[in-house]
Amino acid sequence: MYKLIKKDGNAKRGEFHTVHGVIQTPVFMNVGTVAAIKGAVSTEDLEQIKTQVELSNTYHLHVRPGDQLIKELGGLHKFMVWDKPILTDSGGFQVFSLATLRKIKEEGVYFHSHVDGRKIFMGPEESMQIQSNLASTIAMAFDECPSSVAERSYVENSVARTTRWLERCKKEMARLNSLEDTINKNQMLFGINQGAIFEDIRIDHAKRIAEMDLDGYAIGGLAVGESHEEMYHIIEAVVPHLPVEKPTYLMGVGTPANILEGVERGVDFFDCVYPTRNGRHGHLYTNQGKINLFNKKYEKDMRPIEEGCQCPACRRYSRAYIRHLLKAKEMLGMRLCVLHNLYFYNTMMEEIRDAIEKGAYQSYKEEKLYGMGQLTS
Ligand code: PRF
Ligand code: ZN
Repeated sequence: MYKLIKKDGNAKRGEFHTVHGVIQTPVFMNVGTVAAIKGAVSTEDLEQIKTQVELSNTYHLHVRPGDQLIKELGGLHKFMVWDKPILTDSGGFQVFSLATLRKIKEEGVYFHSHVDGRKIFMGPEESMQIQSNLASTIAMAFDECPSSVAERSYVENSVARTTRWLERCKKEMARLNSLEDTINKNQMLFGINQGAIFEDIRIDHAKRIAEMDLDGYAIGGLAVGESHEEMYHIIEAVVPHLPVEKPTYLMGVGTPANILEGVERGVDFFDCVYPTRNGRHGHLYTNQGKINLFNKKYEKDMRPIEEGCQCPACRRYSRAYIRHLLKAKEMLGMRLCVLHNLYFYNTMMEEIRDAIEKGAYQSYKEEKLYGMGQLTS
């Protein structure tokens, strides 16, 4: 259940109530594709860095270790020892980005596993069954994410099929939630808006799925090669057609600036691999912009990554030491960088929520962007 607490312009400050606790929005979900946040981050760490929601992937966990195994062991929460909300992506997007020899049919997608090459079929029912076995808090609908340069006729057909898939997802989820041996009988389902950068297709689709009374609505198919301006334009066009009393989720986005722009346009949920992936490469977010710890200028720099940051890395260690760890390929180096970056994102979301509550979102956003060197005024 979503409760809208406050609106500041189009920016929403909400609370999403789930069986695994309340999610304060806007929120950044921390990506743990294979039920692990890359960079040797433990669930204990997540508690220290203000993580609210962990995100895992249907496709990856189906391939390895298998959703049946995870169900036998009591579900994903018990398996990874995380009792707060978990969102699972449906597998649709990952099948399109990772699997080989893909064939899309009305019934679903035939493909070969990226791990061992074995043949797999996944359709809306299979995706829901896997997500039900994983017993995540929120399941995502099985969708197709067309390329940002796909032709109009292709996108029209693809979006129509994604709508039919969504109807099948909803039906299957209701059936699974009513079964005796289902672990999470309150599993929620988010629909996904598609339509590449065709505004009219996007709007028609948004209206269509808004009628389906789902638990939340995602905007998919963005940040896949289009410009930032095109992405912001589509978000602006779509959000007014999604129910304001339900959460909105911008999938796979993005940089701190992208998030600030998304919030301004009414987005509640975000997720992205940037803080974890960049952290593993020594690229760190600070309020003065991104820094690369491999740079020689940090060799004797005994300051923390960011002055005043309360993350587990900055409270103890210096840039010089972490730089040394990274260069020596010591795991602790990556780990500290990932912890700092996730803490930076999660803290920014906290600041965003405070600013919306105070009705000061616009000035907060401008100051934050200016500090990070992304605004010239
Ligand atoms: N669909 C799904 N997952 C996604 C996307 C999508 O379009 C994106 C696009 N940025 C990221 N993750 N199911
Ligand atoms: Zn820090």
